[in-house]
Amino acid sequence: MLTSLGDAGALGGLAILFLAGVTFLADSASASSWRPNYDESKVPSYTLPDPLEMKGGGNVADAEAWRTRRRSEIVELFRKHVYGRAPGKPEGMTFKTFDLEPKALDGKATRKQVTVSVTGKPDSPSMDILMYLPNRAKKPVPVFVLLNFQGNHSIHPDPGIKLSTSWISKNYEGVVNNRATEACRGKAQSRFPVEKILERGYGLATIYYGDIDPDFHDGFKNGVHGALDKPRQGERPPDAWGAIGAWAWGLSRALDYFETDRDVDAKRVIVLGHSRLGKTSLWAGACDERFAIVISNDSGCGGAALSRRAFGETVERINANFPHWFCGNFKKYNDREGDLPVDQHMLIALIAPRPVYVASAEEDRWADPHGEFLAALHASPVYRLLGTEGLPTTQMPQVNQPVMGTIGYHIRTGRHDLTEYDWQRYMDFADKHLRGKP
Ligand code: GTR
Repeated sequence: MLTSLGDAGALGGLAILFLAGVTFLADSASASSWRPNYDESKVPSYTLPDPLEMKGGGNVADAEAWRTRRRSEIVELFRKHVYGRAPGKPEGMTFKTFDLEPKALDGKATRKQVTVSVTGKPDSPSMDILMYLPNRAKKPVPVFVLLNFQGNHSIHPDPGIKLSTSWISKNYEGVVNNRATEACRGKAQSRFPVEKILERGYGLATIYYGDIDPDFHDGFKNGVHGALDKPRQGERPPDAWGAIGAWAWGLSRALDYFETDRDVDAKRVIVLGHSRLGKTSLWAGACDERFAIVISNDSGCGGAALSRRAFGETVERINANFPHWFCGNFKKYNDREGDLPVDQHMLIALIAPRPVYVASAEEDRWADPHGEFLAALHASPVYRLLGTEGLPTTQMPQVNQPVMGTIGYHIRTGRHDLTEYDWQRYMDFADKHLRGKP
């Protein structure tokens, strides 16, 4: 039932999110009276941990102290208490290009599909990277990489895209017995304006997140957990990686591949994600400094939103509804957000001095737009310490009025979704930082 909550956008936005909560409540006596708080005056008072205060006291004196000490302290806190500990690059990993079409999409793009085998052994989990690279652009090109919810075949009706054979939530249109059918092609295309991305000279790379780890709680047996976790004796450690940790790890493996592809500029890879996959892009960008720009679209609780505000989705709700997303230790902070040694502004700060963009949607109260803005704002002192501008405002902008410093932010009209408006702003932001356009 839990995965049937699915991706909020695909299932119809806030109403469903709220219903999802109610569905869950019916199963959980202890949660029977819980309702999300959407009242700003009822946000509890809180003090954020200071990203620039060293463990054991004392301030981070300069950029050098941030880079050599404080940054790794904070990464470690997130590993231990929130997302869990992921392994590094696996030995034996292989890349196999199984499709190369130089005249895809009426000649506009080169389409490539590459299978990444995690261990290189026959029983290894594997993920397929689908790429469209603009034929008119000079190579190597900067590339947006993002995970998708419904399979690579869902992002465009192009019949050349391999139909996924992985487990897919049955809630998506066209999925039969948890497998994709031809009817699934292009069903998520509103979130992937491929031609518009190509027109602006960017490449697009995407991977089905379920190739890395299927999004349901199976005790971490399937996906990359099953293949890479050490054989278990008893309980899994409370800081073992969850699904978000695994998805983020998969994005780093895609970057390993890009470093071998001469058409891709691996130094200009922009990692983007929507919703749970926005939580994932932030964690991927925090862990892997090879990502040049990091973008969070409507990522909410456990992503860009400050946990301590407990506005909309809370730590307790997310852990109850999605017990496999975070590490075991994160459950200790159910209804005790104030005890967390970190908050999400520190996750954004880990991306400094690289550009990061946080985006919210006006109707997406479940994800706490104001809390997402505040996390971006409170990451700014770290950006400034490192000699960059951070967020160029202290006031939450009006809807559809993006601000773009080294930290960017917008809140657009509409619901929880990844829209062309969002994409165009992300490309403006990438133009500014990767191509020096004003
Ligand atoms: C919701 C979840 C959110 C968000 C969303 C999504 O059900 O409560 O944290 O991640 O799913 O990924 O669509």
